[in-house]
Amino acid sequence: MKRKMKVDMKKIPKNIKNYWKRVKKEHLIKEYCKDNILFLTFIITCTLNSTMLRFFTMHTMENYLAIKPILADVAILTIFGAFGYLFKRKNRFAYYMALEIFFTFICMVNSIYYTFYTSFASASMLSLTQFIGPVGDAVVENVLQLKDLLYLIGPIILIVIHIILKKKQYYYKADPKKERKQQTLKTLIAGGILIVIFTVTLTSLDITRFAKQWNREYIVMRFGIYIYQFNDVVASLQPKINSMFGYDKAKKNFNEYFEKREEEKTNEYSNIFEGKNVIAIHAESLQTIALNREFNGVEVTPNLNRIAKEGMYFSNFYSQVSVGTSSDAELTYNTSLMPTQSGTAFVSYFDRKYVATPSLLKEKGYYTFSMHANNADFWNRRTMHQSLGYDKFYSKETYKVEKENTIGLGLSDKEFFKQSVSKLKKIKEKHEKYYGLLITLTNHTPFSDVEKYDPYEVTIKETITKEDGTTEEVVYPYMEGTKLGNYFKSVHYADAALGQFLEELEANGLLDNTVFVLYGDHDARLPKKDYQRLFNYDKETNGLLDKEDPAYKEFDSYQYELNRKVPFIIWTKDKKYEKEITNVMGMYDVLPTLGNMLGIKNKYALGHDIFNIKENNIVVFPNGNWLTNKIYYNSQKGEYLSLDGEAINEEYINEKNKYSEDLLNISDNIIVFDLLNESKFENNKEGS
Ligand code: GP9
Ligand code: MN
Repeated sequence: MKRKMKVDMKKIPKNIKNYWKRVKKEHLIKEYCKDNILFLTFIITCTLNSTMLRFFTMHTMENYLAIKPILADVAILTIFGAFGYLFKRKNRFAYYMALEIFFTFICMVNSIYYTFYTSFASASMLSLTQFIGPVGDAVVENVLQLKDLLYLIGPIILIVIHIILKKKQYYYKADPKKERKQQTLKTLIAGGILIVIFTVTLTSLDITRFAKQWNREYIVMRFGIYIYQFNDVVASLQPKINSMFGYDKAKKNFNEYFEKREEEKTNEYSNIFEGKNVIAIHAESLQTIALNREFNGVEVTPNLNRIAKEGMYFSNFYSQVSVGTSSDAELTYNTSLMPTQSGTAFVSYFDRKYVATPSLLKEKGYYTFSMHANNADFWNRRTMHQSLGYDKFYSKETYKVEKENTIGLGLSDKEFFKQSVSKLKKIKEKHEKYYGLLITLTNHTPFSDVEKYDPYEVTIKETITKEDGTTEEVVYPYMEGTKLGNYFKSVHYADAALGQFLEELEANGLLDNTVFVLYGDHDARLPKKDYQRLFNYDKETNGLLDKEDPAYKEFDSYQYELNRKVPFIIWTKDKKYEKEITNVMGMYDVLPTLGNMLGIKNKYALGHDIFNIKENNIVVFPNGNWLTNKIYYNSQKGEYLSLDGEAINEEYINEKNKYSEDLLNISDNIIVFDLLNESKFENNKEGS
């Protein structure tokens, strides 16, 4: 039988009061501080160092004194510090000194790294000589800045305290083993409580960002530098562990897979753009739903609509991203591989060999580059863009970013394009042929900087004639105030920026002999209820139409998935193709399709040239779902939606399921085991 413990709630405050009185009377705090001065100095100096690092690195963010990272630092330091009590008093200094040096080292390395890369250090990258090279040189050139040395104050203070304690005979005080053990335990419990308090303050965004590791500033701001660095080391080990076992089997499956695969045939589009320059746009969160849509007679995307009409417009095109969002889109677009099943290719597998559009064009004498006015280390682009074969990455460091020209995450698209044109002009002067990818930023969730976009109303305006014959304009709020409504405003801005860009390109002769390519990188993760409002708006009630209403359009989870499609456009000013391709197509089909036009081929592409495979194409999603012209198949539920109203036999589903599974496995193996790296294969053969 359980015995219930009666707790007299009134007594608790009294007990605490009494305890506090005792603490004060007996000077327990003073006594504790005196007796644990080494431990406390270690905690305080290391927390100060970490805070100082945030102050020096992210001074633009006002909250470097935020409580969350301080709490995290103190918690982790308390846990490490607790073990100091296991040592005899006379040996304790050595332990704390070693820890102090270790944590100071973390701060110093990050401080130096941040000066050169405006981001925090990653163990996986520091282990690469190519990183140590430039940083090493830079350190020598600048002879370490004073701020990098300030962190040494921590160890110095600890040494001073140690000397004082020595003089005061502190180290000769009695120190029984039992007490030491108890003190360790108590301190560990205190550390544990701090960790729990810290964990409770975390939001779901904090947790997902922590897991994905792509926005390092954010993690340091929330978790402090120490937890960031431990998490980073663990994340850096993961790809190594994943690729430790199973190489031979993976290589065998890979060989069999590509032996069976038919080579792409040539078609009427083969080499049509051979030797032409390519300017490609990675359009952030651009969904097809915004195209060919208007509010009160004003198009959301007049410029995109125009080039879609004039060029080749792939209107059933899907992004195939996983947790790596933007970076996954770039990966699949450039390599025709799928995102990895754990971690992200850009962050965890940047040091693999990739056969990608930039590397293939480079072989044909092109100058290849990417442009993105954000931090170069976001999504680890600085390194991964090299692996993909870009000669140069023009990142934030090469743009003038000021408060006035910032929207949402960073430099506004209009300003980004404007500044990019001057870079493009120089590139054109220097290079005969070039290929560049420009990654936009403004149209990024949460689309809340509405006042900074160009004015655009997402209402319904109607002119009604009253009984007396006079007219009146009535405005229904419709999508105003919804996230989807704000999204359309944001896309309208992004489209205007694109329109200006095209004009400036033309004015500078940069559209001559050039192919213009654009893809939406992934959907904007908009709420389902907003789509329901878009399709089922009832003006009379300013709510939704009744489900029984004949005009009511069902918008279920399948409709949601299908509406995640993004535009893909190939356009050139030289020829009007005026071609809409409606067969389903995935991001992994870009390299085979566009590559065929440019005269490059990737033998290991997992997608197809859409002009060869046509209506038989299949789009495989990273979660195992897939889409054909006939059905959208949900592999988690084992259910599907028929798109042409016809029933589907099981054989069709089984065959496509197998195809999808094999494709996802092969893709993952290629990246994890670095299977495109021939030299690695040779090494493995010798080793086996
Ligand atoms: C970051 C930008 C946005 O530089 O590309 O990335 P996302 O949040 O879309 O993955
Ligand atoms: Mn994106």
